[in-house]
Amino acid sequence: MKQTKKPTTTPTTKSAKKSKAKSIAKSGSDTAMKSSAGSSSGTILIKSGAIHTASDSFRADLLVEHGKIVQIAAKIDTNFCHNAKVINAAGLDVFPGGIDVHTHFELPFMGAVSPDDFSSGTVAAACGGTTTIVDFVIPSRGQRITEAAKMWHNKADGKCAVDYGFHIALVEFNDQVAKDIPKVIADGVTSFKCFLAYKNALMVDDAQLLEILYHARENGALVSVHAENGDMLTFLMKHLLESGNTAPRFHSEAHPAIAEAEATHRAIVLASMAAAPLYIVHMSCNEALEEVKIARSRGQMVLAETCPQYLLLDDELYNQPGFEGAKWVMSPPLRHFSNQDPLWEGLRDGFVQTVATDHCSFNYATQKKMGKEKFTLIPNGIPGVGDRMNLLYTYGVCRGRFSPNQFAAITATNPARIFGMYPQKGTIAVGSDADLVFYDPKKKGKITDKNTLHNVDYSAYNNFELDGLPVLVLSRGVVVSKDQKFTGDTAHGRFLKRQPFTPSDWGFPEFEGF
Ligand code: DUC
Ligand code: ZN
Ligand code: ZN
Repeated sequence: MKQTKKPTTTPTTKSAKKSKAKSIAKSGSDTAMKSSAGSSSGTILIKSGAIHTASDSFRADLLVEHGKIVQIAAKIDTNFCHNAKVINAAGLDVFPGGIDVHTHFELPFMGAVSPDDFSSGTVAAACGGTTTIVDFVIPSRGQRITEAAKMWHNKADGKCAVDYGFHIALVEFNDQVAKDIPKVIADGVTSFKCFLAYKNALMVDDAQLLEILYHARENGALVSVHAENGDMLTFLMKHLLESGNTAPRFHSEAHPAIAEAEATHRAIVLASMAAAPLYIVHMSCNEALEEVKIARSRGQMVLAETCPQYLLLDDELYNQPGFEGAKWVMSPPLRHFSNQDPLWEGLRDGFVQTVATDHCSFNYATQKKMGKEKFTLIPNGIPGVGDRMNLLYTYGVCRGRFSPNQFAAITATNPARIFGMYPQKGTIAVGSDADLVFYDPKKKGKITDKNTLHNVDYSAYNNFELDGLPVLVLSRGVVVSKDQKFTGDTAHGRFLKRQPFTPSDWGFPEFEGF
């Protein structure tokens, strides 16, 4: 990949003006930092940062009061805010706090429970510049979705370091689900996920998906799909195992791009018939992207997410010696590297709006190894919630693949808009939550198996170099991380009760109906 010069939006370092206000800046003392960690934010004055929103880049001061941004100006005089703590952001890039709309914390899945729970997962998020996560409630078949939502609240409430919301997976459709959809929406869960894969477990058929799209649309909710054709995968898994092909690399053969393209196409057609918006999660390949491009080009409300793993890792990793490839067994799997450029370009050109992680971590030594004899028994998923912002800053912004404004859009503004959190979240504006991440473009780092932010025994991005690091992260004005060390409180995060949508929220015209 070409090494491109970093865009010139980075401000020149200026030393902060002396003031009586207390400094919690780059040069601030640890004591001063501690005074704001994990507690109410009071008043904070952020001086001279290079602010990047989805639309603009400019040098400004920000004033934060009680967790909200209350003023943005070229210069805010410290004399007018005597008790403010001051953050000297000269030389730093300031972005809206990251929003990862695809996590699985403490998920019971394929015979294991993912070890990053809401505490460790949101601490990793905070340290990596993400200040909001949206996790998937996954009910069992026959369980009411209202009950499953309660279970997820029990796992998350009072245990999150940053703010959080939920989507609910609809693993079946019946009269009870139809009755419960408006209830969970009223409780602030305004998005659903349907699996077109995981046959006999989570998968819904076309008739169910159509009903779900219709009922969600009628109630102002968004449906997302895991787009892989479950029948094709089941057929391939059976035949591969019967032929003695049991190693991790056969997971990739059992999940070909054509199965993703087919399911993407089908979901798009069903959504079109239901006149419903559609969000495709974890899109991994060019074949699926082409389906999205065609749909969007004819004006259909189709939104797409990809993940850092599909932008930066490829299927060669399945050929690692021994069982090592199991570390990257996830669905969809890693693809041939030729898919990466189209996905980056899709992001740059607006066909793909978000990058989330699908964080679903499993320990290699104990949990991934459950599939030693059969790749179909390897718990699917990789860690990444703490890495997403850093990887996209380095390999997106610093490598010139997109601008700092596109970084803000992809990592925060678009997910906030799509999932009904904007403008409380996802931007730097007066009235918005003071969720901010400060990148020092001069700092360098490396992700390793040892320094991983996650509660598992390896990193999916071992040895990835980082240019620029998040030196400070604020959630509602509270310093939750400094130099990638957690300084917050795991009871700080609040549940985000989201509002139902209207099509104009996504910038699309009114539905035409059937
Ligand atoms: N894919 C994964 O790899 N893990 C969790 C669920 C999913 O869809
Ligand atoms: Zn999925
Ligand atoms: Zn997922």
